[in-house]
Amino acid sequence: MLARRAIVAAGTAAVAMAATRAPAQAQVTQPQGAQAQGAGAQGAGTQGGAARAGASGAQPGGDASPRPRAGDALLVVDVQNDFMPGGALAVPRGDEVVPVINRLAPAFRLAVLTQDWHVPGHSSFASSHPDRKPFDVLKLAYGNQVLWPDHCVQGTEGAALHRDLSVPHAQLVIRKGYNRDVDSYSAFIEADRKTRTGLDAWLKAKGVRRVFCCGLATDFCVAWTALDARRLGFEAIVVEDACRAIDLDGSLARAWDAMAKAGVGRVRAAAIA
Ligand code: VGL
Ligand code: ZN
Repeated sequence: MLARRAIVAAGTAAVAMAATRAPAQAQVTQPQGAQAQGAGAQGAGTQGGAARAGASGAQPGGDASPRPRAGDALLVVDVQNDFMPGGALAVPRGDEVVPVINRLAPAFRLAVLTQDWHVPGHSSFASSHPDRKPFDVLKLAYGNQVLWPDHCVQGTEGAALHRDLSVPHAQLVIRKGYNRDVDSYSAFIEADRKTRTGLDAWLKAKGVRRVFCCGLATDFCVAWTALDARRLGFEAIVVEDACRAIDLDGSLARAWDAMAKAGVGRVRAAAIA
């Protein structure tokens, strides 16, 4: 588990490298249908602004091979106890991503883990708002925010990574959602759509051009991370069977739709490793 890991809580990074690995070859599925319904691609959750397709920048999937290569990184999003069955914000079958990610990760020379990392009393918690209950939507300064049960509170067991997650060569752990008044589904940009986590600069300093996204939840933190990756000029591919969704009022279908429109690719883990 996570030997030699570097923790980034506020935009500083530390680094360690690991060996490369030659993975198997396969095909990536390109997203279909780029027609927007209405004005612009809609963000996956109801957190803040709309996702905009990266019209410029790299094409999704690049050479259309999901075979990990130099310039690729694996982003393992929020594989934390509170998102597991029985957890505070359980994602159905969330635990099933763990063995898939463990098998996938060695194919990537660069791997980053993220943790949802809220202060007690965080504004995304229903308990922080009088007369509100979990899964209500509330308008906050930056836009609509789904209110969640208290989850992933800093330093708690619920915020810890799943004990069986094994990505020992991960060089960076990005924590997000630690500003009380701003949520962050995305590993790149907080819900105010301004505040950066530092991940973009870190990846670019490493020469990363393409990110593979996996983890929890498909329709919130994974989708927002993949959409922001596109917005920031990366190619982005979601490893669909290495993710599980919350699926709140159609959020999963909306997320895949927004990702397709933004040029996020979609692949199965077996095509990678
Ligand atoms: C997440 C809801 C609230 C996620 C985090 O990791 O997808 N979802 N906080
Ligand atoms: Zn959260």
